[in-house]
Amino acid sequence: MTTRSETKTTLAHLLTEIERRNPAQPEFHQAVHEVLETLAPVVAARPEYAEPGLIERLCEPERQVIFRVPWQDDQGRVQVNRGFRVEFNSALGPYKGGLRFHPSVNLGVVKFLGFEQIFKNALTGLGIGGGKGGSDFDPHGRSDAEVMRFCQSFMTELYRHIGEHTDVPAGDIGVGGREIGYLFGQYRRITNRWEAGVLTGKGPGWGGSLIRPEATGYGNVLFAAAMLRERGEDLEGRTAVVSGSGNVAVHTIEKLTALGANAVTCSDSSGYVVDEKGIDLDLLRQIKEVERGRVDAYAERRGASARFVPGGRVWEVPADLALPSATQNELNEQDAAALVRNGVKAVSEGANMPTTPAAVHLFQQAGVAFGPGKAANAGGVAVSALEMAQNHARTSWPAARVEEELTRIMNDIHTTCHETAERYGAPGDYVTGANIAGFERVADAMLAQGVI
Ligand code: NDP
Ligand code: 2IT
Repeated sequence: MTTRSETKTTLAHLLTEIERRNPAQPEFHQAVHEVLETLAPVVAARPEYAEPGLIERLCEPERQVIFRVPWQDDQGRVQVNRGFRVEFNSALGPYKGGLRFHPSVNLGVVKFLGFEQIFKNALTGLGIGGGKGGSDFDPHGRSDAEVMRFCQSFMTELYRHIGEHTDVPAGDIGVGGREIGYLFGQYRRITNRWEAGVLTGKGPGWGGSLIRPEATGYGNVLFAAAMLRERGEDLEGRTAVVSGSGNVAVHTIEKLTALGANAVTCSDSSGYVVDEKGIDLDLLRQIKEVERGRVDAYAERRGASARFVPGGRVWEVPADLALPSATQNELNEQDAAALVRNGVKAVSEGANMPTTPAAVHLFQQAGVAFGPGKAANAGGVAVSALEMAQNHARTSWPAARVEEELTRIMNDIHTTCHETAERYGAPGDYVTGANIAGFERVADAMLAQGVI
């Protein structure tokens, strides 16, 4: 019988080896570290998980594709970007996960996102494996025509690696409905197939699911509400700080407002806006989605209740709830200390890995309910899987049906994480609960399917 401490030592050695074999990928190391450090109780309790090679296989992508993406800008100059698709794990279904277009994208970032996606997708209870992709292309300031040419070039290589039964990309940072449209068009043209299920996040008139754009933000608020309910509290009248001003942030603010909370901030990479009356979503969407502008314009047009803080972070604004919805490592230990000092009750991650390990630790020590992204932001990919189901059946469901399913899935994920944490001796620790529950489902499928 292996003890928990022996297992911990084995997992620590494994991590060292993974770091050695994957140099200069700090985000990937961080994501793997965060999972492995919580697995000791389940690996010690269930000897089959200690089988040599199982965890090594889980941490090694099944396939990694890197390709050149040449395209012409509006001045006729040739630009060269790099494209990535990391097909991490297909034990539970076709690889599934978004594409990110942002200058910070590199192989390590895509691998961290793909690794997280394996566990997140497992937690949804649906049949989807884990993958992620993207490019270091920066869509900011690019015309529609430039974005279209870039997407067409990107898909001209990517198409050979994906398919409705193989690998199904969707959006992430810098990739929304516009980009999915251009990508889908090029896939259809090259393959001469109407294969709706090859991408998710499509427009509602051509194979998209209602509520997919809303699903990540709505789902995160539902997860936060479930954590509060567990403590005999609710969202009504609570003040919330939200970072970001993209897809996830906007729909987080929308759902918070609908459930009676007051979302007072949003941000982008230039700084943040605080609006004591609560964020006016019509104005924010006009600026960000229609004009593709920056958040300082919100403060200029909103009037006396709002101000723009250049370069600042929303976490300095006092609030009951914090919902990071921009990017990785955007909430550090100092930010967490400020939130705790100001009496925060719950933190729920809309973004992937937005909270640094030291900040997570600080929240947990302070008794703050902390919902990790793998669980809390799984609503987006869950509704993507529902979009695939609708595509397969050549049908589309009414919004109410999709939202009902989303609510059930988020509540189930909450219950699973909560119960799993309790079962493995970490009551209230949603990080441990999410990691172990996701791991069990994928590991069982991998063991059943043999060494591949
Ligand atoms: P969007 O591109 O729609 O919005 C991203 C927002 O985050 C923008 O406001 C952007 O500001 C800000 N941001 C991005 N990078 C940085 C940075 N390095 N520093 C500061 N601000 C930054 O993306 P989404 O809303 O789709 O994604 C947000 C997060 O949610 C990501 O972590 C993503 O992985 C995660 N997520 C998304 C899902 C989805 O369905 N879309 C599903 C699950 C998780 P700026 O314009 O200035 O860059
Ligand atoms: O991080 C994520 O879960 C996403 N960007 C959504 C993935 C998807 O396939 O819908």
